This record gives sequence, C-alpha cells and structure tokens, in this order.
Amino acid sequence: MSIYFISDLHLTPKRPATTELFFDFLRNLAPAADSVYILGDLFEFWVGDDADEFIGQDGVCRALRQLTDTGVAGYFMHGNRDFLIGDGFADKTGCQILPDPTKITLQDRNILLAHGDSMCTDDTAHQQFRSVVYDPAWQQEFLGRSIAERVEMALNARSQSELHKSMTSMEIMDVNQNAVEQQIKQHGADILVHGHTHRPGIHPVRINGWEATRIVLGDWYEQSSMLHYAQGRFQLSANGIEFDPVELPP
Ligand code: LP5
Ligand code: MN
Repeated sequence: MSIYFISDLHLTPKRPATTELFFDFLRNLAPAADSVYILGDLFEFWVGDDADEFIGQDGVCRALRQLTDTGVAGYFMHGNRDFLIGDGFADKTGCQILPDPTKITLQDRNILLAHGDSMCTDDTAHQQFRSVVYDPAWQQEFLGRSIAERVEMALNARSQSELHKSMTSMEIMDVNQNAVEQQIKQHGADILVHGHTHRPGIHPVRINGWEATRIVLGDWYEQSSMLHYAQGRFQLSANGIEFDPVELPP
C-alpha cells in the first residue's frame, strides 16, 4: 500500500512554479501510488465548480483526471480556501470528496485526516468566518452570484484575511492542544494528519497513557511537501527536510 497525503498547495496562475511542482508530482510520483489524499487548500481560492476555467485551474482538474483514470484513487478534503469545491469538481477530476475530519484505517490503526483549521479554536475570527461560509444557505446564495462578483468577493476576503493574520499572533493561529486531544480521543486515532498551519512537523500527543502522533503537512510555496505512507511507516518531507519516519504501532 502506497499513499500520498498533501495539502496547502494554494495553486494560482500567479505562482506557476508551484503548479509545475504539482504536475511533476502527478506525473512522477503519484502514478505508482494506490491513493492520493489532498487535505485542503489545493487552490488559492475556489469560487464554484463552474469557475475553474475563469480562475485558470481547468488544467489542474484535467491533470487530476489523468491520474484517477489510471486507477489511482484520488481523495479531496475541503480547506478554508476551497470549501466551495463540489460535485462538479468530483465529476471532472474523478476525486472523491471527503468530510473534514475523515478516519481511515491502515494496518488496523486509526488515522484521522483533517484540513486543520477547525482545530484553530483560539482564532475566533476564523471560526466566525467558517460558521458563516460553511453554511449551505450562505453557499447557495454565494454561488448564485456572477463569477466576476464571486471572484471580487474572494479577493476581498483574501485581503481581509492577510490583514487579520498581520495582527494576530502565531500562537493564536496554531491548532489548540485541547481541540487536538479532543479529536484524537473522539476518533481513537493513533495518527492525526493535518495541514493548514504551514508548520510541518511531527508532534507526540500523550493523553492519559494513550500515545498518538500529530503529523503536520507543509505548504508548496517553495518546494513540494508530502507525507508518504508505505509498509506501516509514514515519511514526511517538507521545505526540503526529510523528517524521521513515524512507524505505526504494531
Ligand atoms: O487563508 P489564510 O491562510 O490567509 O488565513 C486563514 C484564515 N482566513 C480565511 C479566509 C480565507 O483566506 C478567504 C478565502 C476565500 C476563498 C473563496 C471563498 C469564497 C469567498 C468568500 C467571500 C466571503 O480562512 C484566517 C486565519 C488563518 O487561516 C490562520 O488559521 O487566521 O482567518 C481570518 O483571516 C479570519 C478573518 O476574519 C477572515 C475574514 C474574511 C473576510 C470575511 C468577509 C465576510 C464573510 C461573511 C460574508 C457574509
Ligand atoms: Mn488552510
């Protein structure tokens, strides 16, 4: 079993080098895998499945379809940039959309997958944003607007987000340890894999004698980042660093 987990590519025509890194990944590494999990923020922003061409991402959708057509299972989980990805994207790319969080099982061990931002509970402005824009009624209203208007609103939200981040401490914007522990306990997870914070790393989590591991994926701004699973072992690479492998408990 060979699986890749990636997130936070933030693909945009403004950073063509990152799109090339993704195409390299899809051409060279992904075809030999059984499955690829994209854990959110594949795109810089997404304003509806009818707008992929308008935002210059139809080529990425076709590249994903080429991969899934070869029999590699593609999975996509929403990030806070591309929570509007829907069935149109799934049909176009052949990727299955997963809820956040999703539990998978490898060698009888529970692996919990999440984008990560739902555990950033200290960032109340972000949680407020989520509670508005993840509401189906809000999404339906938004998707009823013209593509140009949606893009304008997305760019405006992006500017507000950059402003918010410039005034907020890194600690507040990281995951909250209680939220992490609560998720691990609730799902009986041995491994929690998430992205979003762009702080790749491997963190032991000990809860009343239970030993779990939190693996944080890296972004793709400068280099490709990924977590590879094979034969009971997870290998994280991010920002050119190969982390020590994490073994699944026997
Ligand atoms: O994304 P990033 O890394 O910059 O920061 C995130 C949090 N910000 C967000 C906002 C997204 O970046 C916006 C992307 C929009 C995609 C297109 C969707 C359709 C358009 C929606 C139009 C409203 O998620 C940021 C966190 C940071 O991670 C670290 O965890 O701090 O949180 C914020 O910035 C909170 C702000 O309050 C967000 C303000 C956004 C603007 C709100 C506009 C009005 C929304 C309600 C509309 C009725
Ligand atoms: Mn994110």
